[in-house]
Amino acid sequence: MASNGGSNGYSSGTGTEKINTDIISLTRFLTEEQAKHKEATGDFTLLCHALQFSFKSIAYYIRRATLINLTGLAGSSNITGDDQKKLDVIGNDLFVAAMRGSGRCRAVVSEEEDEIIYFDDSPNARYVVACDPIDGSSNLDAGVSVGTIFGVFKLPDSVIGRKPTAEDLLMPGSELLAAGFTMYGASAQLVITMKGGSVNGFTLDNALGEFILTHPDMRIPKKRAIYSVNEGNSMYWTDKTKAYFESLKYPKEEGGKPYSSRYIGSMVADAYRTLLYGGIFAYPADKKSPKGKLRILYECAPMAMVMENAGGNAVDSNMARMLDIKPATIHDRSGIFMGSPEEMDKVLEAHK
Ligand code: AHM
Ligand code: MG
Repeated sequence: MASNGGSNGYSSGTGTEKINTDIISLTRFLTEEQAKHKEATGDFTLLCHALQFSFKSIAYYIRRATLINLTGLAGSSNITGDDQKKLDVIGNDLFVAAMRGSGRCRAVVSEEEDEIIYFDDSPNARYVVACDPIDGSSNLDAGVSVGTIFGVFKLPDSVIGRKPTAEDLLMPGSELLAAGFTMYGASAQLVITMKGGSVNGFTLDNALGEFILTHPDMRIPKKRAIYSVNEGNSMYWTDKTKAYFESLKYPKEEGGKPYSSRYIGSMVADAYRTLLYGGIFAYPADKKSPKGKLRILYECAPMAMVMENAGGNAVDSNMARMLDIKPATIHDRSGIFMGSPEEMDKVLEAHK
């Protein structure tokens, strides 16, 4: 039997077939991370196990949606005025149930719920999770990639043991303990980062039922000539934003090449591509939506944390660091520009 694996090797096998026998699953990754923190109680690891279970369940229902009549509208709209899809409702229910069941979550803020959901049966739980269970759901019925975005906050000691108020939860992204997203595309891709840590990407192996570490220590390319924005809104943009995108399409330098445009319309998918390939993703505030479209707590802040920890940058439409923006309400919105550091320098320069 040929083997070039072993404890630090990567693969073993017979003949020409190489099989990875030293697989790093998310479960193993979390256990190893926990071991690095002597003070850890294991609560965060348990919360992450519940998170990954919700992603697996949502992935499962998205895959089967067309077959089991889950496409189309649920007949209601959420707090932010969007029509809810049946899968929006199911995704939200799966997510909330997983968080409740973890016993480690005190409250959830969800795009699909008007109010904060409290778990009073876990009165001493330290974590609060903000989420958009199925972001980009207008793409669902066409089978286009969508995703779940999440951010985990740790409540300060002063709040433990009492019911946190909305004000307690209105924290800027710089207070996030962990954040990330799962994209449901050709495969389910989970990207997670912790405060001050690296960004790691996992791919769901449907046969094993495990997220496998496939993209360790993700770093966003420093630059790339790709922009991603809903250009249909350009008549509402500010002059500076218009001028910035024009400069990408009509470069001033002699022989300069214009940027490519890529826009899926699911933030998770557009952000994931931007993370891998580089470039810029934007949803600017504009005359029609002066506060922007995307929500701070569960869309902008978690994505900004991923971008920063991968070596990128994220700002709001006033060019202020996205992670410093404190939402005024749980569903507060913001404009956002994020992506490769050198592309972001151009955004800042154009909006001076
Ligand atoms: P949703 O949370 O209701 O799905 O809306 C958020 C989505 C983002 O995924 C995406 O970036 C944006 O809305 C697309 O909006 P538009 O259709 O205006 O381009
Ligand atoms: Mg959504």
